[in-house]
Amino acid sequence: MGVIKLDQQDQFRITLPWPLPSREGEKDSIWTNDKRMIGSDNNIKKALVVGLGYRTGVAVSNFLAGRGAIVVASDSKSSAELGDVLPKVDPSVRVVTGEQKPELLNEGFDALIVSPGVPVTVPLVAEAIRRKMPVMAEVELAFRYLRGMIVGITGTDGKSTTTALTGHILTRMGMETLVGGNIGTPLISFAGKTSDNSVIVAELSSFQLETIALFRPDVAVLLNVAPDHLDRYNSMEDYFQAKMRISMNQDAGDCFIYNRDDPIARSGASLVNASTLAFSIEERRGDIYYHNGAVHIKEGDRKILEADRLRIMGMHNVQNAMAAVLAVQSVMRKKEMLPDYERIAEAVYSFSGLEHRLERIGSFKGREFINDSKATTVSAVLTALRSLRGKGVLILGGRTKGDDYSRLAAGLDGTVRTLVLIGESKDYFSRIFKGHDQVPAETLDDAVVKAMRASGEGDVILLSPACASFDMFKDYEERGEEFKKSFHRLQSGELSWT
Ligand code: UMA
Repeated sequence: MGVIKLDQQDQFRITLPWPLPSREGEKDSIWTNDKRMIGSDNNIKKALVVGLGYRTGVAVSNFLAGRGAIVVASDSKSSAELGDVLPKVDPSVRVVTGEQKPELLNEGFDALIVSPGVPVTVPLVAEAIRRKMPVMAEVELAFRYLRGMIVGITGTDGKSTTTALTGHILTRMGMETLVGGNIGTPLISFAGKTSDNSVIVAELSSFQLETIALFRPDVAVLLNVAPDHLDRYNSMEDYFQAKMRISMNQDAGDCFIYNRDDPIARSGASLVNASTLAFSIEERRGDIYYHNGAVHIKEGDRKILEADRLRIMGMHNVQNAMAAVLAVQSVMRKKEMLPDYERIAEAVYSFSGLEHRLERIGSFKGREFINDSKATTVSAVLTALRSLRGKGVLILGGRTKGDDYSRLAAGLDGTVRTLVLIGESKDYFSRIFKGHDQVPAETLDDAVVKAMRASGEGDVILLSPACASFDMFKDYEERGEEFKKSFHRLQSGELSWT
């Protein structure tokens, strides 16, 4: 059974059941969701939405209100802080801002729908669980309204790229494809827009998976598991368990795709009921593998992709492409269609990547600017540094997430001439990386100016922060946009660096 640990450092840390609970054992999880909700969506006549967020809680509130439910939305922010959000909420929804007192539950609700950023251990949600009220994620609610197949993609790094690439290939193959989840569009927004022919490609975070009950992807992908969100989880095991929930409702007719090169992901494959498929860049034992600069499928040892024709940089993107190809192959097999690998390869080659992930912005005075604002973990930054062709300056920092940031030091050697430190982690990082040349910056404009001064022609200037953005920005997208604006101001001469 899961245990809620109230330690002195952080009372919101949680310990999850280990090993993976059976579906029956699931009843004992602290994340128990009441399965009376099965197929009974019309039972939600009165709902409490916890956390409006920028998208999720708003979409859920409006969806349920649109179906005639009484909706109360509770958010710990003040009305002023929710200024951008409130106008988007259906006027019938009662919004309660500020302190989230458990007494709100006395009003009686058929279900609580929690936004991903709300841990289940906050008093309001913990009390609802204690009272055995149904508590569910937005993806769980959406699952009950979506038709067609679901491809769920999780992992620490590469989720968004793999999700977008899988969606891109499926679209190019002529499938009716919808792409959403943690990548941006809440899945509930697709309700009423799907048919039995639809394929929904969903990026799923551990946060979203914490409160699923019935959610069951036809195809699940686990890309990798590296330290992340250790401010929310008590240990790596807990984080891993949250990710493994992606497969807890799958059976042998479903598919679980995993990275053979990642020991944690590989151990996950031995816990699932689904049929498994593996990808590997290190050995030729995966169902899809990398050898001599090309990607091959085990079936007939056939070469299907030339790695140097990919427009997305780095070996990690070869892995992401392999995962996407296996996901597409699994969808097609489930639909009893034969995969056409030539068309799949053309689709992969035509994918140019996502904004804010190793995105080349342009060059100025011989320096190449790269926006990797989405890199919010140490492992994502190490991956970015490995993908660079040259040396340069790294802009690093923001809100830390409990990772061991000293792991970055080895990756800096030989690649990073100077660190430009931003955000609330500035002093902390300054101590961790005291052996490296470094300079603090107050804003991204300031960071760009200082990076220019610290670099030379032929250098790369990389924003890859290893941290969440919430100390300075709304989200990583806003941080990336601001970085691009700083670059354009530099280019136009509005920002002077000399
Ligand atoms: N809040 C409370 N009580 C609390 C804590 C928070 O009311 O105790 C409120 C906050 O004030 C806020 C809301 O709850 O208003 C939380 O919002 P949210 O961030 O959960 O919702 P969205 O803004 O809709 O964003 C979420 C995801 N956010 C998180 O997982 C933290 C977005 O992922 C996702 O794109 C979006 O839903 C659409 O699905 C972001 C993310 O950082 C990009 N994800 C993590 C990651 O990728 O590592 C998991």
